[in-house]
Amino acid sequence: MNISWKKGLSVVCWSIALSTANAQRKTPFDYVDPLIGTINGGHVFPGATLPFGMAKAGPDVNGENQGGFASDNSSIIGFSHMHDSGTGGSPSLGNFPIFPQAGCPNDDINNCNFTYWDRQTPRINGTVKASPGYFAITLASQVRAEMTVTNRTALYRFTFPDISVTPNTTLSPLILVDLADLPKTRSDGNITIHSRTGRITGSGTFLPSFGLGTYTSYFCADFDGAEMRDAGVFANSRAGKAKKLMVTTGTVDKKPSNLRPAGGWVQFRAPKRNNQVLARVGMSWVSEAQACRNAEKEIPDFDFNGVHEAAVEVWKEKLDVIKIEDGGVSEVLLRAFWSGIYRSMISPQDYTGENPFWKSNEPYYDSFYCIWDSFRSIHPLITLIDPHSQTLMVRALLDIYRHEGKLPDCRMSFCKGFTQGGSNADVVIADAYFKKITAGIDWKLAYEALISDAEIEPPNWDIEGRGGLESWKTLGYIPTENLDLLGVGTETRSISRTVEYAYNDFCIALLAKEFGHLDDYHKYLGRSGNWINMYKADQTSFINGKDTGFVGFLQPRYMNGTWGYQDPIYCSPLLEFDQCYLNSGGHETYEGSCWLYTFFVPGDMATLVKTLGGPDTFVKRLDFLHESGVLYIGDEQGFLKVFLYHYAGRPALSATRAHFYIPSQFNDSINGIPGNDDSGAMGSFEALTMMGIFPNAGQDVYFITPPFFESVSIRNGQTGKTATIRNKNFDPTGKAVYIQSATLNGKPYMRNWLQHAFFLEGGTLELTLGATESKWGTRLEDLPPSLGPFGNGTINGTTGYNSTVHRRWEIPRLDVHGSLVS
Ligand SMILES: *[C@@H]1O[C@H](CO)[C@@H](O)[C@H](O)[C@H]1NC(C)=O
Ligand SMILES: *[C@@H]1O[C@H](CO)[C@@H](O)[C@H](O)[C@H]1NC(C)=O
Ligand SMILES: *[C@@H]1O[C@H](CO)[C@@H](O)[C@H](O)[C@H]1NC(C)=O
Ligand SMILES: *[C@@H]1O[C@H](CO)[C@@H](O)[C@H](O)[C@H]1NC(C)=O
Ligand SMILES: *[C@@H]1O[C@H](CO)[C@@H](O)[C@H](O)[C@H]1NC(C)=O
Ligand SMILES: *[C@@H]1O[C@H](CO)[C@@H](O)[C@H](O)[C@H]1NC(C)=O
Ligand SMILES: *[C@@H]1O[C@H](CO)[C@@H](O)[C@H](O)[C@H]1NC(C)=O
Ligand SMILES: *[C@@H]1O[C@H](CO)[C@@H](O)[C@H](O)[C@H]1NC(C)=O
Ligand SMILES: *[C@@H]1O[C@H](CO)[C@@H](O)[C@H](O)[C@H]1NC(C)=O
Ligand SMILES: *[C@@H]1O[C@H](CO)[C@@H](O)[C@H](O)[C@H]1NC(C)=O
Ligand SMILES: CC(=O)N[C@H]1CO[C@H](CO)[C@@H](O)[C@@H]1O
Repeated sequence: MNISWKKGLSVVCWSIALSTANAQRKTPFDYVDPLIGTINGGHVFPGATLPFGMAKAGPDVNGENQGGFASDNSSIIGFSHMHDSGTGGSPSLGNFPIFPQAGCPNDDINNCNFTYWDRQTPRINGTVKASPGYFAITLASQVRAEMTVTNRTALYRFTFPDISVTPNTTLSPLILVDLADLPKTRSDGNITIHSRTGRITGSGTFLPSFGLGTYTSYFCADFDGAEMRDAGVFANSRAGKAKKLMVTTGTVDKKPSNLRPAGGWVQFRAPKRNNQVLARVGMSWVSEAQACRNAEKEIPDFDFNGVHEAAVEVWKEKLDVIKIEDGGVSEVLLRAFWSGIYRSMISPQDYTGENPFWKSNEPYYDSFYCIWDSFRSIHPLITLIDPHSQTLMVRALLDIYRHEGKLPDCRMSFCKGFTQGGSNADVVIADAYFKKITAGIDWKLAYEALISDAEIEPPNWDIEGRGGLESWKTLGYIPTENLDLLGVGTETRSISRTVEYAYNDFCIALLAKEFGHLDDYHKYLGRSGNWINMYKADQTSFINGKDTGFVGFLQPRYMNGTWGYQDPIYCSPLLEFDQCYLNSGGHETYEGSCWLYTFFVPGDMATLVKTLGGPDTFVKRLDFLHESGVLYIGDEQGFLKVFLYHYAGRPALSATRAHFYIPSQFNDSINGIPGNDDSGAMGSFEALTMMGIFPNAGQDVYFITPPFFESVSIRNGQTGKTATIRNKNFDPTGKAVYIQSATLNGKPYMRNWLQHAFFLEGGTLELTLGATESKWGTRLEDLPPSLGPFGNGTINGTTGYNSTVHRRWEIPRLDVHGSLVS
C-alpha cells in the first residue's frame, strides 16, 4: 500500500521535479540507489553523506540499526548526524539524534514524547526517497523529514502537517535532541540551551562499536524557519525549562543511557513558510565551539536546496571518472554497479582538523572499518577512481602509526578497533606503493611501520599488530594454543592468522626489495612461505559422510608440531557456520573454514596450485568450493576465490564465476548484497568485478575478465589519462563471456592480468568475446606472477622459502604496449 503524502506545498514541487528528471536520459547518478543493502544484514547507511564525509545524516530505527536505518517495518526513533555503513558488530555512532513533533497535546510540553521508546514512530510506507546527498521519509505523524549534508554538518528540513494528527494539538513544532547514540552507550554528557537564539549545544562520552576505550563528541544545533516559543531540557520522560543539564553514569547501578534519557528541546510557533522548520547540526570531535564553527562556516544560510545541489554536484564529479557504454544490459546491473561505486566512497571518513589527540599537519581519516574487510577491494577501488583520497588515507594511517606506535587494523571514532586476522594495513601500504600512490607519503616511515608489525608484538594484539611473533619466528607458524609471553590477545584463529601473517610478510618482502633492504627481502620472503607449515598433506574432507575426494588442507598444529583437527568444512555454511566469529566459538579459522583458507596464498599461487595437485585438480577443487555450498560470498575472504582460476590457466572460469554471483547475489534489490557491506566491501567487489579488473591486493596485479558492459573507461586522477576496456562481440545477456583474443593499444596481449601502469598511462584493452573457452591467457607465461617457479618448486618443512632456490618474485615492467621492459 502506498499512502501518498499530501500535506504541504513542497512535496508537490518535489514530485514534479522527479518526473521531469525521469523523462531524461539516466546518468550514473540516477542509477545509484542508496537503499541497496538496507535489509537482511547488509547494514548499509542509506542517508545523506558527501564522499568520505564526516556528517552522515539519516533516520535511526528501533530494529536492526547498525547503519541507522533499515528498509523494514521498524519505527523511527530519531535522525542523527554521524554513522558507519555496513558494519557487522554493534550499531555505530548515531549520536545526538533529533526528533520532530508537530505539537504537544493540549499544548502541554509534558504531553510530547521524549524518551526514545515513547517517541518511536512508524514510517509511512513508500515515502522514502534516497539519492546521493539526500534522504527523505514521512513519519506516521505526517511529519516529513528531509536531510542533506556538508562535510561536517547535517541539515534537516521538517515539514509539519497543517493540523497535527495528534488529538487536541495545534501546530507548534517541538524538536528535541537526545544525548544518546545508537548502541546506547553514553556515560556522561552535557547540554546547554542558549535561550536567546534557541541554539542547543552539547557533548557526550560513548563507546566505540567494535573496539576499546571511549570517545567524546560534540554537536551544535540551530534552527530556522519559525519563531522560538520556548526551550529547555528533559530527563527521562519529563521536560522542564532549565537551560543546562549535566548527566553522568550512575555510580551505583551504572545504568546505561537508554535507562537515563536526557537532552534538550526547543519549541516554535507555527512556521512562517510551508510549515517547515530547518535544523542545522554541526558536529565535532574537539569541542562544542568547533561544532558551531563547522556549522556556521559550511551552512551559513540554511539554504536546504543549495546545500543539496552542492552535494549532488560533488557526487556527480566523483562518479564522472568512470564512463561506461552499457551495451544494452539490464538496469539491474547498472543500478548494482553505480550503487557499488557509490558505497565504496562512504568511508573511511575525513576527520582532518578534528583530532583531539595530537596536532599534525597530516590528514586524519577514521572509520577504517575494518582493514581486514577493506584491503581486498575497497582501497584498490579508491586507488583506481580517487587516488588523491587514497593518498590522504595512507598518510593518515602513517600518522596514526607515528603517534600511536602501530598501524590500525580497524579503527572507529578515534578508538582502536579489533584485529580480525593479520596486520593487513601492510597490504594497503604495499598496494598503494605499487600503484604509485606517492604524493606526500613518507615511505621510510611506512617501511618502519611494516617492520614494526612483523617484528614487534604489542602488549595487546587484539587491537593492533600481530600476536605469537615468537612462535612465528622460531616455529614458522602460529601454533594452535600458542604460549605467548610477549603480549595478550584472543588465542584463536591460528590457521587464518598464519596465512594472513604470511601474506603480510610477502607484501613486506616486495617492499623491502624495492627499498633495497635485501636482508629483509630474504627474511620476509622466507616467512611468507610459512603457510605451508599448517598444510596437512594427508587431511581428507567428508561432507555428510561422503568423501569429497580432495586431500590436503590447512589444519590446526600445536607448538610441539603435532597436528590437531578441525573438520575442513567447519564454519562453512555447511557446518556450524557462525562458530568462527571473533566473539563465538574460538576456533582456528576466522569467519570461514579450512577449505576456504587453504586457498589463501595470494603471493604464491603457483606453489599452492602445485601443492594441491596441479592445475586440473586445483580447478576441480575450486569448482567444488564454489558449487558445494562451502563458500559464502557474503564475507570478504570469498572475493579473491572467484578469480583464482587465472593462476591455473583458466581465466574463462573466473569470468563464469563472476556471472554466477552477479546478479544472483549482488543486485539492485534492497537486500541486494549477500552480507554486511562493511564500509562498501560488497559494493567495491561488485564494481571491480563488473569492470573486469579485480585486483590481487598488495600486488601490481589485476585479473582480466570481460567487463559486464560493452566498455568501461576510467580517467586517472593523477595523470588525467583514460584507460578503456572494450568488449568486441559483447553479449548483454552475459553468456558469451569468454575472451578469444585481446589487444592492448592494438598489439596482441596474451597475459590474463593487467598492471596499474595501464590506468596511469591510459590506453585501450580490447577483448574479443565468444561463447566458448579459448586458449587466450592459458599458457604459463600468461599467468599472474607467483613466487614459486611456476609451481615446480620444493618447499622444505618449517624453513619456508629459500629465496636463492625459489624464483624471486619479479614485478615485470610493461610498457604501454604491454611489452616487457627489462
Ligand atoms: C511488516 O509488517 C506487516 C504487518 O505487520 C507484515 O505483514 C510484514 O511481513 C512486515 N514486513 C517486513 C518486511 O517485516
Ligand atoms: C506520543 O506517543 C504516542 C504513542 O506512543 C502517540 O500516540 C502520540 O501521538 C505521540 N505524541 C506525539 C505528540 O507525537
Ligand atoms: C510496508 O512495506 C513493507 C515492505 O516494504 C511491507 O512488508 C509492509 O506490509 C508494509 N506495511 C504497511 C502497513 O503497509
Ligand atoms: C569536503 O571535504 C573534502 C575532502 O574530504 C574536500 O575536498 C572538500 O573541499 C570539502 N568541502 C568543503 C566545502 O569544505
Ligand atoms: C482538549 O482540550 C480542551 C481544552 O484545553 C480540553 O478541555 C479537553 O479535555 C482536551 N481533550 C483531550 C482529549 O485531551
Ligand atoms: C560535562 O561537563 C563537565 C563539567 O564541565 C565536564 O567535567 C565533563 O567532562 C563534560 N562531559 C562531556 C562529555 O563533555
Ligand atoms: C603436542 O601437544 C598437544 C597439545 O598440547 C598434545 O595434545 C599432544 O599430545 C602433544 N604431542 C606430543 C607428541 O607430545
Ligand atoms: C539479489 O541478491 C540477494 C542477496 O544476495 C539475493 O538473496 C536475491 O535472491 C537476489 N535477487 C535476485 C533477483 O537475484
Ligand atoms: C620449473 O619450470 C620451469 C618452467 O617450466 C622450467 O624451466 C624449469 O626447468 C623447472 N625447474 C625444475 C627444477 O623442474
Ligand atoms: C638456500 O639454498 C641455497 C642453495 O641450495 C643454499 O646454499 C643456502 O644455504 C640456502 N639458504 C638457507 C637459508 O637455507
Ligand atoms: C634442509 C632440507 O630439509 N632439505 C630438503 C629439502 O627438500 C628436498 C626435496 O624434498 C630434500 O631433498 C632436502 O633434503
